[in-house]
Amino acid sequence: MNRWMGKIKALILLGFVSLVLAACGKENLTALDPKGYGAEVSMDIMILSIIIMIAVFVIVMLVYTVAIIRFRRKKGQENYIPKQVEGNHKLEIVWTAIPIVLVIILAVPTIFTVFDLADDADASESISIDVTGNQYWWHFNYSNEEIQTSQDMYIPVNEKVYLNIDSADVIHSFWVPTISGKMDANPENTNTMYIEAYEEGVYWGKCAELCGPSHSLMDFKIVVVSQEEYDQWVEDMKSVDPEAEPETASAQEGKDLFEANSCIGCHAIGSSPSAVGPNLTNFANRTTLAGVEDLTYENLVDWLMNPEALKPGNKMTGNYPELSEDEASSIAEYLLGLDHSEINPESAGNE
Ligand code: HEC
Ligand SMILES: [Cu+2]
Repeated sequence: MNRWMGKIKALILLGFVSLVLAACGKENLTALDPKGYGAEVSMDIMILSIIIMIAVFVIVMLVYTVAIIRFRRKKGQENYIPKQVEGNHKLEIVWTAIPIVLVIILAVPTIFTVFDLADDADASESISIDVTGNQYWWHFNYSNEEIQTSQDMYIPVNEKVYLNIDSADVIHSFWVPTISGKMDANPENTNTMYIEAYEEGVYWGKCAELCGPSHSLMDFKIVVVSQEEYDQWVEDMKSVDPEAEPETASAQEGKDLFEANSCIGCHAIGSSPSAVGPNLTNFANRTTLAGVEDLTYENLVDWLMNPEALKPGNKMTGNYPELSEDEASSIAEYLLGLDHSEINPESAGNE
């Protein structure tokens, strides 16, 4: 009776732990369900190495089990000493050769994949985006289109997109696990890679190199849309007029405050490059606020009054005059009016 209770308890615990762990991987933030070229070929290599590991484990365990059963000490043999062997050429050759063969089986596809993923032969005819990592946000410059945007990168589905990745400060690492592998973002040089996504949707990206107190909050997204939607988005982004008059009086007040409170010194609206903070051209279409939080009016007001609470060590805190709640509210209203495209994460199937 007691023994059964123990087993049932263990089973319940196991079920609970698997449930909790199953919730760890966010949808579209996993390398195990690839939806892009780089992620897919990496997955193939992972599966190959797991198959090899399982085969080695099974064979070693079989030999081990046979050995302990067949050669165990039997009754009447208490004082028997088996034949003593020292060195066996055949065995040694076999157990040196097998690992070498296994390493070759792993190395050949890995090396081919590495070179394949670094191939930039058709880069000049493709979409090319300059990616810059910043403490703690990402900037995307569509150099062929004169579009600047931050946090959310829009790309067309089933299309190679070339990325030139660097950093404005310390070393970061660009990683969208469902679409491709990681690439370091260094301050000194530009690293290139290409990505290709197979399905429309919103994919989460992470900074994968410890870069400061808000490193784990340095999230971004890749918004994958159809080719027509992408063309539409490019058109919409190009035709944004940064000087356009906001719809309401309090949004107009927010625009004036935005210009008066040195926000504009760090945040560009339109295609001029902004040096210190994210480009806010299509801010209201963002999936999230500052990469991590739900983009709601309340959260935005809180952020404007105290960005430190959400992202410790960020480069905005303390660099602009303190805002009253009224001022922050008007600015929030202005910023939430910056939605210049029908093409947004929701239309791409964000959940
Ligand atoms: C010294 C430069 C600087 C100034 C001045 C500044 N910001 Fe920022 N701002 C930043 C940086 C840097 C970030 C990115 C913070 C992070 O995510 O780590 C940011 C983030 C933001 C975001 C979130 C953007 C996004 O893409 O989610 C908003 C909104 C914002 N700032 C609005 C303002 C407003 C409004 C003002 C003026 C009251 C202002 N900022 C003043 C540098 C600045
Ligand atoms: Cu980083």
